[in-house]
Amino acid sequence: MQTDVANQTSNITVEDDRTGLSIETLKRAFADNLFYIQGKLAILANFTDYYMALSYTTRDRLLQRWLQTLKVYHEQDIKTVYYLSAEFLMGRHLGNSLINLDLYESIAQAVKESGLDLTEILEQEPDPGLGNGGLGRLAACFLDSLATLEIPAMGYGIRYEFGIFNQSIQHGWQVEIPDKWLRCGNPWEVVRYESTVQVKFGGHTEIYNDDRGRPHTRWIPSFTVEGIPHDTPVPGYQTNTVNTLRLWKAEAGEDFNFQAFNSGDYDGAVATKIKSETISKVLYPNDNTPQGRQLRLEQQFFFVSCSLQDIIRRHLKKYGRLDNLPEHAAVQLNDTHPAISIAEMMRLLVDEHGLFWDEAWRITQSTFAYTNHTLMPEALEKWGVPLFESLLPRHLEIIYEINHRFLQDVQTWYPDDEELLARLSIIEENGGKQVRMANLATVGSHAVNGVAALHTELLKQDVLSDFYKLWPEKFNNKTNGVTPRRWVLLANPALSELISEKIGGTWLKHLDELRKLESFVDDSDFRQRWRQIKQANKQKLADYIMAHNCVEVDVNSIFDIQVKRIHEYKRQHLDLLHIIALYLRIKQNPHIQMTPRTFIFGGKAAPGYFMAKLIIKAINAVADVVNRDPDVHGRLKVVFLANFSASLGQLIYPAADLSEQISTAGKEASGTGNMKFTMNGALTIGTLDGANIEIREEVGEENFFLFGLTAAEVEKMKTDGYKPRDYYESNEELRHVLDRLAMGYFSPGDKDLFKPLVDSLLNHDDYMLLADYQAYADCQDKVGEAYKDVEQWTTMSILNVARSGKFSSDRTIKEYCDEIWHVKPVNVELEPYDPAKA
Ligand code: Z2T
Repeated sequence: MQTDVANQTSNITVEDDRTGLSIETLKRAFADNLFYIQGKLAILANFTDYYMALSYTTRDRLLQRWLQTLKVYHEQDIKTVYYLSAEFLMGRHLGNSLINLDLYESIAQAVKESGLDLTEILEQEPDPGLGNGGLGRLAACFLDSLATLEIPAMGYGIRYEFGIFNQSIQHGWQVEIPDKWLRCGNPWEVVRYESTVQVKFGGHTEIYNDDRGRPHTRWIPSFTVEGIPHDTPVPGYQTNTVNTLRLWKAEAGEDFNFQAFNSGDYDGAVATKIKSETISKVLYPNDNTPQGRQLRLEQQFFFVSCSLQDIIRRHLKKYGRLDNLPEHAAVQLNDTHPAISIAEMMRLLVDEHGLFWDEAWRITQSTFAYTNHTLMPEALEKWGVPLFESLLPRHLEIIYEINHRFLQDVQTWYPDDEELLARLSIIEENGGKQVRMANLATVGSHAVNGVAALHTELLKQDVLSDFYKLWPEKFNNKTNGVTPRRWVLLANPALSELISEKIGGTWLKHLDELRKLESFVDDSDFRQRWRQIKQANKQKLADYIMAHNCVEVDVNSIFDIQVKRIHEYKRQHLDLLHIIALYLRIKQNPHIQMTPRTFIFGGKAAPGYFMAKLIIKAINAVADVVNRDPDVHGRLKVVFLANFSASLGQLIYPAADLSEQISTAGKEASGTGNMKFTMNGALTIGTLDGANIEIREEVGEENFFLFGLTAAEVEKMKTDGYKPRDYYESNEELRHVLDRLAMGYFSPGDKDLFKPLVDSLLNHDDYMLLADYQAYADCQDKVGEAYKDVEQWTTMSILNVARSGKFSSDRTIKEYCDEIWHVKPVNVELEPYDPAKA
């Protein structure tokens, strides 16, 4: 954008400060924003000021594309994807925006010429943590791929005032600290007050007759809340498309103003205001275990109602009718968190827009699709009928009607099968009545998908098998993916540069092209640089560990890393049992030869999940003993990195030699961290679970460290009667490890501290650690041997990256577009911005 129309009409001979891309203009814009936005003289500015000024400089350059995209979407006849998700773990915006705008190098230069360092400024940005883990980060990767593929798309969610808590470790225990991410303002959002939506709650329903004497149902709510849209731009990589993430903030509705000013009940008015704003206050910090709290259901309905009203309003404005909604809108439900959508859409169509039930149902079913993200039975959402009735009385009626019609159909297809009806019913009748959200989502959608091949098969054969028998054609697989822009280009610039030097830069949009790296696998210069880059990435992580944990680690040791939410099914404690075993081997034989290792953990535990918090304490307790023991002599180090997040991930994945993906087979729906490690040249030690299976298929079994029971073997062992104690008794090393833990060897002040952990393993071991222990330990021995062969390890690392192309979220999104959403790219042509004509 050298000279644009704006410059011509106003006779300015230099670039526009808000769109210009030359180093000189970027420097001037940066200084200008420091002065006029931050209100600071350069000599008095701090790093937050630099970050804010640079963000506004970058945001200005996004806006032209963003508004042009909105204009094209407004004018053209298109179909849009709406991704409804209670979580979006976007990661830091500034670095990503610079990458996607192809501005990174120029801004780095401009900042450097201003006497500053870009990477240091990027670190100032609070990491927006509006999600728990995989599910929320997947939503963010999907938005990146949708924009990059030029698909009209919008993310809808909640603008939590407090995201996932910050984790600090005190005396080895997790301590949760509120995440005040909005404290310094958020330069990435634009508030659209004019699009405020009213959301109703509570009250009762009544029947009334319309002017033609026909009966209808009316909902008389007891409470109204306003949803205020906060929009964040989502730029595609090297494209003009900038899509929108629209997050809703809850504020007091009309009744607040009424109460406050007309009745003089100021206390009541304030209470109303607080209750309203509570809805978008805080993210529930649970991953894979729901909390059946009323506020959580309020959050779900709040963002669903806002989003669907927004979609319908926009559609009606453009087309003036609703029968063609499915031709212009595809709504994806990210797990069951937004599944109340099915009932809310029916209510909006029937009660508010006067459609007949059958027509409304056709529209609903052909608009919605549902993604399931877990097989953990306790993670399937259910809401008690009494709660539903008091909060959403009309929706409960609608759900009963949907269920009645559905079960009538089932009865005609499968007469006299009461048990089948009970299993399929949206209402669970055993115990207190409950609404089964997965059943509601499945009945109300035209497509249901799992997130990896094994997961989808298990859905079909197990969790949703009755539905699969009714509608086999609804079920499909969409193996997850991750965006290589954030997870390789931004996180690992040195590796990216080496790759681009060899195969050109188009791999970032066509990740399969990484295959071309295979022809360099024997190039000794290339191999050496590959190793040097990994070494430098490890050094950066080592520096971070020194700064944060005061532990010195050896960059020549294996960086063996497990970062993910702490959960028993993910088996961080299996990793830990093996670490204890290695330590005991050293204690037994101080001269034992062992490939040096640094074990690195990171991850948050749900605050109410006792066993997960105890696992964190156990890792830190073992770390304390191992890291201080002079007998270990540099062979082992154990580090727990506090507050794992998207931004910490960007430091960690590129530094890994070994990726731990050791969940009990059949429990991890997909995993996505496994893909990030692979793309950054780590080898995987893993079970045949989730997407590990497909990673191994792609990279080749000789380049993957496989161990453990299969999902089928796990199931069989469970039905045959699994006795974990048999493994304890027959395996000497395992017995010593568990005894040390149970005896208090790692918790001298509190000998019984880890008893609950050991007892759970010996008496239940729901996740079969003991059954898999020896296979894991043997496999780790092979890893240790393999690492000694530097050349062989380098080959395996290169081949892992070269064959990771399948795991780009671009591939995943293309499959959703073709097979579920039926949407096509829309080209966005830039028009020069001319303030004189605006
Ligand atoms: C979550 O992160 C995942 C599943 C959930 O089920 C909930 C949350 Cl918060 C309700 C994860 C899966 O555990 C993981 O295997 C998968 O890769 C990820 O979702 C994205 O699909």
